[in-house]
Amino acid sequence: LAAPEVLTRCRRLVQPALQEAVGRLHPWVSEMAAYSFGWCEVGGAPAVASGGKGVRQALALLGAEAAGAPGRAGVPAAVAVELVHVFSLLHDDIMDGDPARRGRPTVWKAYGTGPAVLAGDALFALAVETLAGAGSDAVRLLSAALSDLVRGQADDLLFATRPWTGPERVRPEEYRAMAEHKTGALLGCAAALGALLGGAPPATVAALDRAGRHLGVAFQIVDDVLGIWGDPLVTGKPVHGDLRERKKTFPVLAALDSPTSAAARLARLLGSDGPLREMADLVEECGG
Ligand code: GRG
Repeated sequence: LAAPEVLTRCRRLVQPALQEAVGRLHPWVSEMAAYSFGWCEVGGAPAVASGGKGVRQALALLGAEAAGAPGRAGVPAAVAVELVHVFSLLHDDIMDGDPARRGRPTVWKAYGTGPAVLAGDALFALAVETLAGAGSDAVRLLSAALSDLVRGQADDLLFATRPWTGPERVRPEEYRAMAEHKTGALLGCAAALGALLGGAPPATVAALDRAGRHLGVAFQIVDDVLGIWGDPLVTGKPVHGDLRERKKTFPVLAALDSPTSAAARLARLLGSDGPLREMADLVEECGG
């Protein structure tokens, strides 16, 4: 199966359980949660067909299949990780003050900050509730990933206060650790939880967790690259938002860490307008 087909197949299995869970929330909170998944229209912001790529839910089902079980054995894991994912995006958008996600206003923009915090809390609680029936090992795996998410987010927020250059600068290996926690932990947890529910032995569960973490670091770097060079119609984010907000994304950090400042030289050679030029300007402005 090509990757998008895998994602579609997994979404079909998970979506009914996810909608059933969200439907059990307080009606107002449930509406905000449905909006955060892109399922409903609010204030003229259209429903989003896919409601996100669904990478984490797919990893959970594939983890179950890797354990020799049918994908449906991983559904509770898929629901839990997708709920945590959307919760973390929702709170991240509040922390960063980001106005748009998945091509529409963020939840705090559409409903206000207080209600959006509450909607995030509800998704978080629902995730824990969903996994509670799967046993203490499952809850332990999820809790470890949650702590890592907080660790990664804390480092990411602190990176903003660090200088671009000099001995206090953010080094690529620090970025790597941040990305493993912020993004890799949940991808690893998704695959590991799916395998656990599929009856895999502990060594397989641990191996899938590690593999998902590596995948997550690569995923975060691609996310950063798309934040600079991606098509805003596809990424759903404003044009060059990350550059304008001076975010310490991997391409800029890597360019600044290079003594020859390769990106700046390349952009000068190309003499181009657009994101490469903007990135070069940022690198030069930072003294790279
Ligand atoms: C877990 C208690 C607890 C707190 C969370 C807010 C926070 C702390 C962490 C934020 C983590 C974060 C926003 C990571 C970014 C991960 C990332 C690359 C998101 C984009 O994922 P996609 O591309 O998004 O899969 P779609 O829209 O396709 O679902």
